[in-house]
Amino acid sequence: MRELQALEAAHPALATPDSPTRRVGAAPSGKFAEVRHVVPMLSLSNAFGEEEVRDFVRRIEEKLDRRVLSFSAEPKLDGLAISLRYVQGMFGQGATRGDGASGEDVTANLRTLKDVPSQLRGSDWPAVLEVRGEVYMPRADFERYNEQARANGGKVLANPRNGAAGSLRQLDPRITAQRPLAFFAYGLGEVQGKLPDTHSAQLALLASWGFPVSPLGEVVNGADGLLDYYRRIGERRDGLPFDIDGVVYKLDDIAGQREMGFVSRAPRWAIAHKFPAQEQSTRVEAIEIQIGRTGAATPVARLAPVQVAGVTVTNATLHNADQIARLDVRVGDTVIVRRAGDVIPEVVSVIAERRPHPEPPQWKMPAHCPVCDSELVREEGAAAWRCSGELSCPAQRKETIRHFASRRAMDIEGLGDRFIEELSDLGYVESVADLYKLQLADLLEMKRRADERDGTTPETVKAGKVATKWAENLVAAIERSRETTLERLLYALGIEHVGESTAKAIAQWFGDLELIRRLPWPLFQRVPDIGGEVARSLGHFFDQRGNQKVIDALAKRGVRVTDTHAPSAKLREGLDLATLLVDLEIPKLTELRARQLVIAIPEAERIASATVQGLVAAGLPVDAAEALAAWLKQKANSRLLLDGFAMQKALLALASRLVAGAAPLEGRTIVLTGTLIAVTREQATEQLEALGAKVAGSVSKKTSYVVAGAEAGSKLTKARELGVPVLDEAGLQQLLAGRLP
Ligand code: 9MJ
Repeated sequence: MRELQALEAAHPALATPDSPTRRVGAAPSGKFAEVRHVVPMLSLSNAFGEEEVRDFVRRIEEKLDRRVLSFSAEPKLDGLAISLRYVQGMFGQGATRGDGASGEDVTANLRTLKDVPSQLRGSDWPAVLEVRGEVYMPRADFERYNEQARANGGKVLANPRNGAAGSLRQLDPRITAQRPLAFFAYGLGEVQGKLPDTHSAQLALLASWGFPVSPLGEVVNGADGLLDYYRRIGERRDGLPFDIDGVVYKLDDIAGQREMGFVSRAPRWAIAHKFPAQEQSTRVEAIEIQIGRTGAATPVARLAPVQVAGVTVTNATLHNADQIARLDVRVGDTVIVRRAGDVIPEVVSVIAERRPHPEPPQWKMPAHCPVCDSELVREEGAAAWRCSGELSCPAQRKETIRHFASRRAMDIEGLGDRFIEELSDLGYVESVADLYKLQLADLLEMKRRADERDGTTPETVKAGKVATKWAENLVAAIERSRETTLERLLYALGIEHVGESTAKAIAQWFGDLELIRRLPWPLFQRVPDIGGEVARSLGHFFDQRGNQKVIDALAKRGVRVTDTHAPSAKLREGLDLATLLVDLEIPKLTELRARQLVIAIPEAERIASATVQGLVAAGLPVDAAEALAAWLKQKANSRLLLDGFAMQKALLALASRLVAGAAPLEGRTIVLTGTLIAVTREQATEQLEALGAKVAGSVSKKTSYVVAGAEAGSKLTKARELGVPVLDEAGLQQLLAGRLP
């Protein structure tokens, strides 16, 4: 713009009437009625440096032939200029600036702003009053709005300015009403009545009538006063609750303003002194994943270095995978980067025209953590991905140790945040298991090295004694924590979504870490109150080799659970194939369908290898059969079904042993014959044996029961001959429940 202005000044004949330098704002869209501004809405000339500010002041001093002038200095808000018309103190019409001569009628939208009074306070206002100012979106409201939009998968606003402009130009005022817009008054348009003779006094009067006026405005003197104001506001810029792109200086004396007049559409009595821009364009050189302390995986754009608001920016956050998809950012793209306040720079948008040829491929979330190579996982519906290598991921190390050592977990007293930092930074502890190899000498050495590094070498005997005492206490605390309960250890592992009560429930129900760490995830849902999300999180955690290694290392270093026990007998309910199918959360497989399917195909192996036709023949509707077959086609899924089924059987056996204190079928010999429907013969055998029974192949006088399924033959005949009690499948179920028929 400046270049163009300079060219046009040097070659006035070449300047075209439609030059951008002659336009104040946007052309009307036709969506809204046109409003002609009786007093044109001016734009401001810009000053980019000290000299231009001094020139501005000098020009006024010379023209008015006065020295040391007073100026009203104000922050320059980065929003949308509007004009509010009041007749007899009542808000009648509001318009955008448009091209300065006429704008758009956005009265209905403006009425939704609480900062726009519908009725002026007091009574000393002019009969007709046009108040001009800026509609803007406060930074915190903008962030909150976008956070919510991101969470709901909605459209995010590029920046607060676009947010304000877009919100005000909505056709439906109800949408505007939902946007967090604010307003500051900074000037006047048409006025029929008397007003004070300085700009600052006019602003004070506007405030008394109920208009918000910037509290940062000041009256300052001369160029030095202006430059000092610029510097002071510049220092506060990042901390302000709204975006400003500079400050505005206005000659305070209204008579002087009139005398100065205008050039094209800008007053000669005012100027905008701009700050360095908060947005710049630059090239994306790479998109990398950053793992936070708690495992959150955030995509970050590595950028060709660019100056934004006075700081060199080389990285910008892309927030999450959804945001990348929404913006369609690709490596090689030229993007707009924004840095506002002390918030992390972010990629705002892609400049589509500058995408390289051939087009770079769409970006995809990597499958593995760049730090520890564990899987990156995402919960259903959640925007965020995270690294599932909790225990083994160096990025999460400190946080994991802090949690592991905390009072309600392993309770290692004296292991505070500072020592965790040092143990970790100086390489003494890479995982929580390393805590258990720490010796007194290591801790003293670490302390010495940390002091050396910080240049605080406490050579006194007293300091040495304090350090020794601390180290002794810590070693003792670590030693004490070696023996712990299953629920504490489970909680201490820091598994996502596994808090104390969940850890306790899992400990109660399964009883044994060796079992828990190998449990196929669907089975965690057998514990009341554990749903799919928590079960999957447990599954992801134990699926990671890194985590398993740390658990091995803990055991090797002598960490011992003192209350290991057999699984709860309560587990026996729900350890059946149909429930497993439900727990696997297979698309379109309702509980009813799962139960029907299992009656037709009672074995996991046969379901795993079934065709769509087979599944339809088993009674599933075609869409459900197709969905199940597609699900099973994935090897990991069919594996999960088979492993889950095998583990069910093992658990059933373990859980059954506990029933009624001992084995209820101890001393009984049972013979199975004929075709069983509800369970396979192998299942029945396993379960009966688990209950203490002996399952025999032939019938004798010593046989306690013969269970006869369909089409039983000689064994049934023999049982009848010998007078051995014969049971049907209902009787078998009674036996399996630990009751003698
Ligand atoms: C902003 N944008 O904050 C003016 N402005 O005055 C302030 N804009 C202005 N004044 C005359 N504080 C035209 C524009």
